[in-house]
Amino acid sequence: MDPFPPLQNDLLLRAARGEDTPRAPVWMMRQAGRYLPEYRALRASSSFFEACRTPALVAEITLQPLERFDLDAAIIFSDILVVPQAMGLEVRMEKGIGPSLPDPLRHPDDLRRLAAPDVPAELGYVFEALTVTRHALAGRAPLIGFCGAPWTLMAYMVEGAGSKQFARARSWLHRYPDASRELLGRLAETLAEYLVRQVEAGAQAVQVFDSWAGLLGPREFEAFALPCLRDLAERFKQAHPDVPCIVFARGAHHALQALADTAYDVIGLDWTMDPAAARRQTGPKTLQGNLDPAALFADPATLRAAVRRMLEAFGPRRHIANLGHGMHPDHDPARAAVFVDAVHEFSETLRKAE
Ligand code: 1CP
Repeated sequence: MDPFPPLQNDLLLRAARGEDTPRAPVWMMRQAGRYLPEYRALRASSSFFEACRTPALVAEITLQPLERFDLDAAIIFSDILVVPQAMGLEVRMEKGIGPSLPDPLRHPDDLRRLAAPDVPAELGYVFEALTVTRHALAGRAPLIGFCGAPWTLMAYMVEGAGSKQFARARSWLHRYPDASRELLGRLAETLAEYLVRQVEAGAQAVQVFDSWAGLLGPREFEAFALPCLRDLAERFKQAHPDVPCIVFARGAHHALQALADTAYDVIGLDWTMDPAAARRQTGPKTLQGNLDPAALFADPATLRAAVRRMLEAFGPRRHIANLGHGMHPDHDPARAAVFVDAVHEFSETLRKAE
């Protein structure tokens, strides 16, 4: 028997499976975070990773955006870098800067420092947080679990911090192709187990963030990033064939068709991608996205017009409305409400006009 409260809003799950829905479901990447004053208030008393390790806090932060906006999904509050931590690398979150790894991978010999983690032991706090959050959600909307893609995690593990170009990480693919493949393969294996167990703990859909996919040329993406992304989805689907799996490969214009040929159910688009062109490349797959987060700085009428254009470009079916990347810390929460409400309103009108 399902130990969790019954789900009252399954729009996202149905859209992800390609089923018809009365309107497009909507959520926002980074919907929990620093643009919300109630998030900043909670974070004032604990560090970022302490908050991630405290299930009651995770549940509260995850639900904060759902208290304000009419969202069709919650995404668990955590970070992609908890996996490198579990493999033995120190990761700090520097206030106002972002992640930093004081002792990154410098040479293939450093791979020996990486543990094949005991996932339930090292990441048990994430699973516990998912279970607590799923109960706290009380079936209001599905709970999304997530991980970073192997390439995006490798980028931080080699570079040691966020970066515009990740030149050091990219150079590994050329200097140490075998070690790079080994690292990516080990990450894919750990990440697959991590996602599978997230579902067992309460996640109802999962998303893989390949935020730095766009830094790779088509050849490097195909040779390094794509095989492990594909492997990750196949391993996940073997365990949970019916649980929707979303891939967001930011900037990977050239890869949309190849991604559509993998086991992912949903392809996320960033705001530089054209929905109509993406439809032609991805066939029957459900698409997610892709309003430019910067559009939330426009006045409400301009923002609403942009939302309407986006919905028209995707068409009325097989679409999960979202931003083309995450919320900014300086976004006004009131504009997020305009975005969400405009999706509801225009999406229903478009459906009825059919
Ligand atoms: O609502 C949510 O989405 C919250 C959960 C969440 C997710 C899905 C957080 C909380 N982080 C992430 C994913 C994540 N983390 C990605 C992939 C998505 C993306 O591209 O934005 C990446 C690249 C990271 C790494 C990371 N963690 C960054 C980016 C740094 C860079 O190199 O540009 C930052 C700033 C963080 C910290 C972080 N993670 C999450 C929050 C709310 C924050 C801010 C920390 C704070 O409160 O000070």
